[in-house]
Parts: sequence; C-alpha cells; structure tokens
Amino acid sequence: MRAVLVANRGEIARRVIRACRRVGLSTVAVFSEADRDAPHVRDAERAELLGPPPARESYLDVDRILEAARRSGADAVHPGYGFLSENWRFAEACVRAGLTFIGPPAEAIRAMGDKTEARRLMASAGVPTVPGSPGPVADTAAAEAVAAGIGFPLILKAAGGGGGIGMARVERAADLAAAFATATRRAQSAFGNAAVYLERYLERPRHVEIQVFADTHGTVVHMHERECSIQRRHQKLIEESPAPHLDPATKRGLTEAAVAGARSIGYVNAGTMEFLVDATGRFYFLEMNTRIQVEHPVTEEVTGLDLVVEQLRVAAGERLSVTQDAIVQRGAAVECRIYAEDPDKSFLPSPGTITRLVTPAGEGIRVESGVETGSVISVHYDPMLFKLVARGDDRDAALARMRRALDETIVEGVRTTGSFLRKALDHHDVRRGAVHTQMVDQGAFR
Ligand code: MV4
Repeated sequence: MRAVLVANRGEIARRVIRACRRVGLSTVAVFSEADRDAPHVRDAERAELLGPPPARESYLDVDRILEAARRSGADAVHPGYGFLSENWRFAEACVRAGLTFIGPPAEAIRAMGDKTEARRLMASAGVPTVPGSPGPVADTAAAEAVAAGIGFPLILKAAGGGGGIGMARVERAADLAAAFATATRRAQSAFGNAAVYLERYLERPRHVEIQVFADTHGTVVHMHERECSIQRRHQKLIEESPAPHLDPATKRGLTEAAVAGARSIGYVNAGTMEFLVDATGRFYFLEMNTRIQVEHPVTEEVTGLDLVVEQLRVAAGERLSVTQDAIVQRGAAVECRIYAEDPDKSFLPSPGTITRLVTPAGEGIRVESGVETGSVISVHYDPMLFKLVARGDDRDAALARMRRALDETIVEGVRTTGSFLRKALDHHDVRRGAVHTQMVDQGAFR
C-alpha cells in the first residue's frame, strides 16, 4: 500500500488523511464541484474532481471514484463513514479494480447489511438478539403469527435499512395490518427492498455499542464500549466512553458477545456491534456497523489507540498493534457533534456561509473539523460541521471540559446545535449518567 484515495469529504476525510500521513502513506482526495475549496482537498497531496455537487454524481458514484483512483495511481481506498462505506458492491468493485479496500470483506458488509441475516448469524454465534421474527415477514398473516408469540408493543424494521430509518412501533394487534403495509411501502421506497421484520419493542433502553477490530491473522479484539443514547431521530448528538453505570457483568457479556459475533463471521478491520441494554442489564444485539464510525474518537481518547492507523495496518496485512490485554480504558471521554441545524426550528438544516469560526483548544480538548471560516455549508451533504471531543481523568472532568469547550466555540453565519448541546450537558439526568434513547424526542433538553 502506497497511496490511499479517501472516498469522502469533511472531517472524516481530513481524519483519514492525517492517519495516512502519520504512517507515511500518500493521499488522494476526491471532491465535487461544491467542494473545490474544501479543507480536505488542500490536506491531501493530490485531489481529483468527481463531478457535480449532488452526491449521486460525485461521492456516491462508484465508477467516477474508481476512475479517480486509476488517474491518480492510488492503490487503496478508504471509504470513511456514510456515502459508500457500507456498500458491499463498492468494496467488491475496489478489489476487482486491484485496489485495497480499507474496511471489511465485501461479504461481511453484505451479510451485516441484511439486518435479518445479521440477527440470524449473531444468534447462532450465541449473541443475544431481541425476540422477534426469524427472518423477514412475508405478509400480515405471518406478522400476526409472530406477534402472537412475542406480544405487544412491537417494532417493525426494514431488513435492508438500519440506523432507525423506516422503523414503526405497533401498540396492538388491531394496528398491525396497517403498520405492516406502511412499513413495507416505506422500506421499498427508502431501500429498494420491501422486506420488513419484527421485534419486541424495548421501552427506554440504553444504546451501548462495542468497538471491535480484527486483523487477517485471526486476532479479534474489542476496544470497550461507547454509550450513544442521546440521539434525535436516530442521529447521535453526544457519545461517551465508558458508558456510565454499566455494571461489570453486563460489560463483560457485551464485549464477549461482540468478539464472538465478529469472529463467527470472519470479520476483518473496524466494526461496531450495537446493542440495546434494558434497565435490568439484559442486552440485545441490534445491528453491526461495518465501518469506522463518527464517534470513534471517544474510543481513541480512552484507549490511546489511533483507530484509523489500525485500519491502515490491518488493510496492509499487518497485525493489530496491540493485544487485548494492552487495550485498557483509561479515564473518560465525551464527544459532541456540532451540526448546522437550528434547534429552535426542530433541527432544520441551516445552510449558508460560516462567516466566523472559533474552535476551542487546550489540554484534553480535541476538535475534528471539516470546515473553516468561509466554508459554504451546502444542502447537498450531511450538515455536521465538526466534533468536539473532551477527555478527563473521570466522567465529571471530561464533561466539565466539554462545557468549557462549547462555551469557547463561536460559529457565525449558520445556526448550530451548540447551544442545545450545552443545555443537554447541564441536564440533571445527563450529569448523573441516567441517559436513555428517548430523552431528546421527549423534550428533556428544551
Ligand atoms: C429498537 C428500539 C426498541 N425496541 N428495537 C433505533 C436505531 C436502530 N439502530 C434501532 N433503534 C431502536 N430499536 C427494539 N426492539 C428502540 C430503538 C430506538 C433507539 C435506539 C438507539 C438509540 C436511539 C433510539 C431512539 C429511538 C428508538
């Protein structure tokens, strides 16, 4: 591996470029016509224009990306997160074109992308899954039969979906037929796959995920957990590690299940096993994300590892740089995502030009940013501007630093989620670590 094409934009493209530089790999950025002046383009040694601003004609266009790789002489591709990162056909196309795909094998991406297949595979590896249908439910009658076994409320999910898109809670048997029809229609239009499955609905669970990592030499490790319960409409706002009040037995169960699950599917590279944890400490596998995640820095801050460098090592056929014993969770870290969205207008995107930007600095503060003063926030892409990451000896110290970091942050020209996050960090239940997945939507931080 000599030259890595980074098939992404914004903060993650910059993050990957930085990791490449750290290990002496040369870098190729790609960009759309909207991103000619974007920081990630300047960061890389070379840059290739993909096409017009719409992602479909640029960052999501497999042929244009492969062509950019050929033109630039790149021999590897890092997909970042979002865009093509969990598209198994893209991973396969890279390999076919003779490029190293810096991520899992295409087959692992495909299998985990089918959420019912993922449930089946994990269940047979001994990973607890939410009681539900063994596969997609064919029709209303099949849904009713499964519902009779698991009871109400239940939740319908798209087999080709994930990340909460197209989910529907069903309260009672009388609502099932209509909900099934709606969910099927939505799944078809959102994912091109009408298949839906059914699970028992868990009330106010916590979202805890385990970072896993595997190399091509058979080593599979975990890098502890992240608590990601503070979300709104399935978009995470605050993530932290360790998860507050996670009892040691539950933690051991989660990490052992995650490693066993990853091993059972021959997983390679970085992955995340998502779980719901109920009030009694029982946990259930939800889905596996087969990419580096937005929130990977909190894991880096508590373990001291560079996860993107580990991705590069593994993709190059090297061993992970650490064994499980050496992966210790030290102190605490928290991440806040700053979006160009208006919290006073139900988080409506707030496109425009950043006329002034001041980001915080200092001991224990890390900023992962894709923007600068003058950046134009377009409607074409995800409106996340940057991430603030704070580390401390314990959770209170990390949160105190994060409050200060948010107070020091100035963004002019677009509205941001900064003030909302600042309020959330002062909330009694957040301070004491009593977070759950319904807080934002229930209006806890208004
Ligand atoms: C659930 C659930 C309750 N019961 N599944 C949302 C994201 C997607 N990965 C799964 N999600 C959920 N699945 C069952 N059986 C509640 C959620 C959920 C949620 C999960 C994690 C974080 C925030 C959430 C907000 C609302 C619902």
